[in-house]
Amino acid sequence: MTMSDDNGVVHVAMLPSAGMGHLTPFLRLATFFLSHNIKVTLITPRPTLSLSESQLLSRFHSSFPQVDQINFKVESSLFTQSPNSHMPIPYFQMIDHIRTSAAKALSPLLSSLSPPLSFFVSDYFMLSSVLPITQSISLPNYLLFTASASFFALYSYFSTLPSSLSELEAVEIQGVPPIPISSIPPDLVAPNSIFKKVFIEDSSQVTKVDGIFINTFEALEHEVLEAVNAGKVLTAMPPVLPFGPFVPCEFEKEGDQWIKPLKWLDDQPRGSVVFANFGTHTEFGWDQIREIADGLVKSGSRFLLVVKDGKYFNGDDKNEEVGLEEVLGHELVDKVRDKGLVMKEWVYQSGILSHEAIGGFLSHCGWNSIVEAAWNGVPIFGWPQRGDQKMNAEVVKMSGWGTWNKNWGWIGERLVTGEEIGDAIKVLMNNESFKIRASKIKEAARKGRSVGGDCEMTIIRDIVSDFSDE
Ligand code: UPG
Repeated sequence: MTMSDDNGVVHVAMLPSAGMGHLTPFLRLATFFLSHNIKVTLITPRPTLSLSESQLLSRFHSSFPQVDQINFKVESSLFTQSPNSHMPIPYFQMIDHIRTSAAKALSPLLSSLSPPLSFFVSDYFMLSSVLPITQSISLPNYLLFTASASFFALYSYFSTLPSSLSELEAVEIQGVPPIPISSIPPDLVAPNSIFKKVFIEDSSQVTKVDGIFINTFEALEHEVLEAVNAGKVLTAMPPVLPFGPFVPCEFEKEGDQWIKPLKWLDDQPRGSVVFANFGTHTEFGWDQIREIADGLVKSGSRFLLVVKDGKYFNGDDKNEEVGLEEVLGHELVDKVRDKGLVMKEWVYQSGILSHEAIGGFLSHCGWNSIVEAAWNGVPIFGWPQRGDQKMNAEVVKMSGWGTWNKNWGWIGERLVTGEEIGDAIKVLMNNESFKIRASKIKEAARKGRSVGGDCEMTIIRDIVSDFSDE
């Protein structure tokens, strides 16, 4: 098959959906394509859900001016909300609007790009809107699955499950460890959520794509990767390409703000600091944030804590209007300052995780956070909040470089006390076997990404050679 143009150019168009958890892996994969001389066109919905996304996109395009940038407008009344509102835009309602707007925008666009496209990369939340368009012009369509292979197994199998999951104790998929219902995103167990509708519409199309990129690697999810690629999950499964770990890139650093925590870390002993960060849209109440601060103090470890409230979705990631003293009280603030640093803004997480002072990560278990911790060999205590995060925490536990507490529940289910958090951090920071396993995972991660490593071989074998040779 010859999919390159007369000059041998391989050209990919990529379409991320919304949220930093999706945009970041898309841009990292785009960077990887660029480094292999593949021409990239990036198609993005506007406005973005958060300020962080539009800033990240600007930095990406300044770093890679050769990337063609195409925006399409998301038609949605959700964006007319007051920018000062504390009401988050319902994420999946937004995704639903992006899907409809993308379908309209892409239809005339894709066949008109020059040089002609060789392949397309869809977000897994966009599949059913994009697939009919790529199929109509016989354009190979790959899926970028931004979560784990374990969650992918559930995603691809989902449309074969009974419509009500609440009667089951666990979902059993051949070749995959049983998934307890309590670890399945509540919106998938609930009868009529938008998430479930999107999930079913897309997952039922998965066998029609040409391949699936996943930000994972063999040492992290060997058993599940083997099961999906052996046709145990779905017999007609397209090739699943473990393309991770996606590596953090230079353009992700914003202004000078990423330097402050790194400077503070420079003064801390090696492996002494626990890093507590909960992704881009975990909005703890202030009562829970007080318990977290109290727990970090009780743990006796040094710590770097990042807190966010509900303004993420409204274009303002800097939550400076409520002072820390107001939230924590004078006494706790003094104790916190003694041992830790608290940031109330976006931090450069990958840079922090790579600092030698970091000894453990209290994480919400967003998949990008897990892979970044694996890349840096940092043990995790998981505190999953929503979505795929309990399944991700279990991946870490199964591969032996961290743990989580199933009794802490989903976000808002109950107040997790400072006592419990302090005890969890002691477990994390004092467990030698987590450290040993984490450094082995790091070693495997680096090997996969090296020149001639797994990812390089996959791209040459499955992508570039397929599209540029007869
Ligand atoms: N990040 C920063 N600084 C911050 C907060 C986050 O750099 O202050 C970065 C982080 O390094 C990572 C990304 O933002 O690259 C966040 O991604 P992730 O850890 O996956 O968290 P979420 O944003 O919560 O990700 C969403 C879902 C999660 C899912 C993921 C991938 O919440 O459950 O696994 O998307 O699909």
